Parts: sequence; C-alpha cells; structure tokens
Amino acid sequence: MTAALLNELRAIAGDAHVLTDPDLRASYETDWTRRYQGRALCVVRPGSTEEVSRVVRACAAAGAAVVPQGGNTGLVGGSVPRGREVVLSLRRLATIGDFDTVSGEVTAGAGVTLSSLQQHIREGGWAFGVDLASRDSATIGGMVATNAGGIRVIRYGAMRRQVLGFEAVLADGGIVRRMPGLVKDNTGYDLGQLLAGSEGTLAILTAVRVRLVPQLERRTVALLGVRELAGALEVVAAVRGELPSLEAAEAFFPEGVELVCRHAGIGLPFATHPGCYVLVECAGRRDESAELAEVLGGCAAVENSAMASDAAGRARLWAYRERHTEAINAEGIPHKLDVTLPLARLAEFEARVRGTIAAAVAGARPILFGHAGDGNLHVNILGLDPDDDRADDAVFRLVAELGGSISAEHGVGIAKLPWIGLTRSAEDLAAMRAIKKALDPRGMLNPGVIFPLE
Ligand code: 2HG
Ligand code: ZN
Repeated sequence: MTAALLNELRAIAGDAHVLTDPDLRASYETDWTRRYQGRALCVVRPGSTEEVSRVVRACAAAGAAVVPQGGNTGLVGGSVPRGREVVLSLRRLATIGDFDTVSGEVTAGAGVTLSSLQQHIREGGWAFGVDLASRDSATIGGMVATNAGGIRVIRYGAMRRQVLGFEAVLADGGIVRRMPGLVKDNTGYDLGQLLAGSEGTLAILTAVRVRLVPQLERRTVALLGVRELAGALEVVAAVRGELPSLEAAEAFFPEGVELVCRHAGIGLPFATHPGCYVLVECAGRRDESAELAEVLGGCAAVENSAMASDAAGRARLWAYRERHTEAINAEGIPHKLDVTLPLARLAEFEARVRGTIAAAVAGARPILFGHAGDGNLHVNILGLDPDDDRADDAVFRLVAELGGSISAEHGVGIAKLPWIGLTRSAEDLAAMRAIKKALDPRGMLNPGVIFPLE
C-alpha cells in the first residue's frame, strides 16, 4: 500500500518532489524549537492547487493522514508529523497573483513568504497589516491557517482580518474558490473566516486574497524603561489614547534582554535594567516624534527612554524585542506558552506567573515578553524536559483563573491539547467537533491537532 501511494504521489508531483530520504525529510519533521518531531511517511511538494487536490485524493484513497505545512515556523507542534503521515508542503505555491493597486488587494499562493509579499507590494505603495519576526520563512497560507498575529495587531488585527478571499482543498480533494475577494459578500457562511485559525484541520489553504494597508514611512520607535508592567500598560494606554498612529506596543523584561545582549553581542539599552521594558512604534505620513515625546513626557511611569526615527536606529531598538525568540532557542529547548489575558488582569498575571512556575518545577527558568497592547504574553520556560508539563499546567490554570485564553496567536497544535477545556466550555468544544466531523469525517487532515486522536 505504501509503495503504491508513493508511486502515485510521484506521478502527481514528480519524483523530485516526493521526499523519502531521511536526510531530505529531516527539516520538515522537526519544528523550529526542536521540541516536536515525528516521522513522516514522505514529504510531498505539489506545484499547483490541482496537484494538491490530487495528492489529497490519493492519500484519502490510501487512508493516509496529511499534515499540511507552510514555512514550518509554528511553535505548537502543529506542522510536523506525529506518526507516519504524509507531510504536504505548500511552499512551491509561491506565486503572487493579481495585485490591485487601486483597492489595495493582492492574491498570494499559500507558499509565498511574508517578506516576499512585503517586498512585492512595496513597489505599488502598499504594505501588509501583519508583521512578525519570522517573516523570511513564515508563509501566507500558514499564517492564515494559524491566524498569526505579530507586532501590528493593535492597529490592523491578526491574519483573519486581512483575508478577503481564499482557495482551499477539502478533505475529499474538492476545491473551493472564493476569489477575487469581495469586501462585502454575505452569501452564506464565511468559510474563509472559519479556515483562518483552523490549523490545517478543516481544509488545506492553497491561496488567499488579502487586504493591504497604506505604506507609512515616517516611523518613530521609543524604547522605555518603567518600574513594572502596570506602568508599561499605563504608557501604552496614554499613547493609544493620544496617537491613532500607534502601531506596536511590546513589553519585555531584564531576563530576556540579558539573553538577547549576550546572544547578539550588543550592549544594554540603558545603564541599568528597569523593572520592565516597553517599546512603542508610531507610523504615519508625517513625523510624529515630537507628539510621541510629549505624550511620553507626561507619563510618570517612564524612567528611561531612547527614541529613533531613522531606519538603523529603529532596527537597533527593535532588536532588543525581536531577537528574544532566537536568543532563547540558542540557550536550550523552551516550552512556549503563548497566552492572552484581559488587559486589566495582565499585570497581575505577570506578577504571579514566575512564582507559579517556580512552585511547579524548581529551577525552571521563565522568560516573558510579548504584545502589551493585545494582552498577549509569551511565557517561555527553559530548563524543562520536553515532556515535563507541570509548569505548563500551572501556567494555563493561572491563565484560566484570570479569565484569559491558553492560546493567543500561536494556536493549539499538539502542545496545548490537554488544556483546551480550561478556556472552552463542553458545548463550545462539541460545536467545534461537529464542524471538524462535517468537513473531515475520516479525520485525515492534521489529526491530533486541536482535538486528540479518536
Ligand atoms: C513573537 O512575538 C512570536 O516574537 C514568537 O510570537 C514568540 O518565541 C515566542 O515565544
Ligand atoms: Zn508574538
């Protein structure tokens, strides 16, 4: 059976695009953190939507499960195989199609990377509303499938808000196309919005039509030191209230800045560490640094500040935030708990979570950072065995107690399966299961993700 399926996949995608050699499969089988890995039956790299459809039909006929994969930058184990599935890589669907420079819309194949989309639309005077540190590898299809967020959600929303149309292959190989995306289209259920954030469990996205946002070149970044997160949130609230151009509001702590400085070989931003760092960025058609400085001048919480409006200076300040993920990965294999809290409870969460982790596992090393404007913190923990989930459990329980969610922008994947019931009711889970059953009755698409294997 396996040999017959492999032959069929070769006939569909071409010999060169069916990888069975362990060395060639390796990078598709391990996630970016190295915490999750599994063996694939093979990796198949179809070159068109029609080929994706034929691959899915062949797998369905052979009873082989499929793990769809984009740039494999996910952090919850949702894009790597777990037990001899076929990994279906969408990376060859990398064509950028119709670019409407008047309405600001573009069609992108699922495998287009965020950075290539950004470059392409820049020439037409547009920008994309979502940006994130893994822009060179993360693909547009994967970003929609996981409803990725990133650093500009405060202004433009997450991936879901950018989607105007989509093309997807269903579990039986059928193709649904809703292109070109219409801004208004209330003809029945909004399947595109349903697929956004479905983590490859309902259908395989092959292309999307996305909305663009104006390119705003005049940017100012301020990196500030405050005593504690509560002060950072006051600063963010003040800037948000005064400057509609606020585009990013990030928070991080000395524990992470120490790591970044060591890993990147750069100096500390200020002579001594504040209790908490906050970085804000404003973007508009004209320079707003004077207005930003005035608002910050009125914030009693600000103890240190550095501002930059030129590209090199901005990048220098952003590095303290953006380089957290790679610096942590260089230190070990982290547990990554991407959680969100009501803004009003975020400071309480941050004040308690380190103690919660220490009580769960002595010697565990938390590093917190995230998107202060969205109530989203990335609780990274080093010093844990990959399978030791005592600290994860304690953190998720604290999140639930404070009214938050166990997944903010990274998804459930396999990492958070055991805890999904903490922040979703039995009725809610039953409704989601019914949707899964309706669209993928045989459980072929990304089995074990969001819901446990049956
Ligand atoms: C970020 O905000 C990403 O930089 C990654 O969501 C977060 O590494 C992480 O935990
Ligand atoms: Zn993030």
